[in-house]
Amino acid sequence: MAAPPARARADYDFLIKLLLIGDSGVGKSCLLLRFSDGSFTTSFITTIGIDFKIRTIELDGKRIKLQIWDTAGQERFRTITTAYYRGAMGILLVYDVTDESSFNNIRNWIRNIEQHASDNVNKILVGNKADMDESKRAVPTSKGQALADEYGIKFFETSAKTNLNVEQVFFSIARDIKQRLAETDSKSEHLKEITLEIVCDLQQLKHGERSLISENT
Ligand SMILES: Nc1nc2c(ncn2[C@@H]2O[C@H](COP(=O)(O)OP(=O)(O)O)[C@@H](O)[C@H]2O)c(=O)[nH]1
Ligand SMILES: [Mg+2]
Repeated sequence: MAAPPARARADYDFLIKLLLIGDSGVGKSCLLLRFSDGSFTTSFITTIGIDFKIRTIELDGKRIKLQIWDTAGQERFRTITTAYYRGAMGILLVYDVTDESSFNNIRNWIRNIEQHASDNVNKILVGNKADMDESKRAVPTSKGQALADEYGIKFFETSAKTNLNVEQVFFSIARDIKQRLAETDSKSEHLKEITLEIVCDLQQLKHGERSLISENT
């Protein structure tokens, strides 16, 4: 008889699905390209056809496989649907520090997330294009930080162009999600232990009852 096929061991400890959300032109695709390929392109990538990119990172000795989804331009029509959000564990909310309306729209994107994504999804606020000349800046760092504080999420200013804080953003959200997943795991382990204890106690009780009954008869 033929041996059953050996199942390949998973090449990761955690698989994390991340999404990039924000107005068109803020640099989502460039951030993803920078993080996954280490490159930057100045041409406007309209992202037709890109579904996701994968990069596996290591955190505290664990291999975290990041599956990062980029919108295919649907953000221009605000038609991000539930399908895109399905299974997302973390969302990078991106605006352009030289474009105030992209910053003001973050609140709308958060509302969109609240409608479509799962409640416990981790979020991080990203002000991109921090390399641009101060004269072009429309959103001061303090305003970005204040918004992040209001929502209780972390905040980074990045540049996909100069590679400022790009690794930091992805590592930071990955670390938070890994911790959340590990906590959920240990909680369910703990619950299993408690259940087992209760079952044992019940059995002992029943056993005790039985011996009591037999003693009295
Ligand atoms: N100066 C600067 N330009 C950027 C940066 N990131 C993206 N861009 C430019 O912004 C434009 C839109 O970028 P893209 O990634 O396609 O935006 P998306 O629509 O959010 O995916 C492109 O022309 C990029 O070259 C950045 O960090 N700094
Ligand atoms: Mg894009």
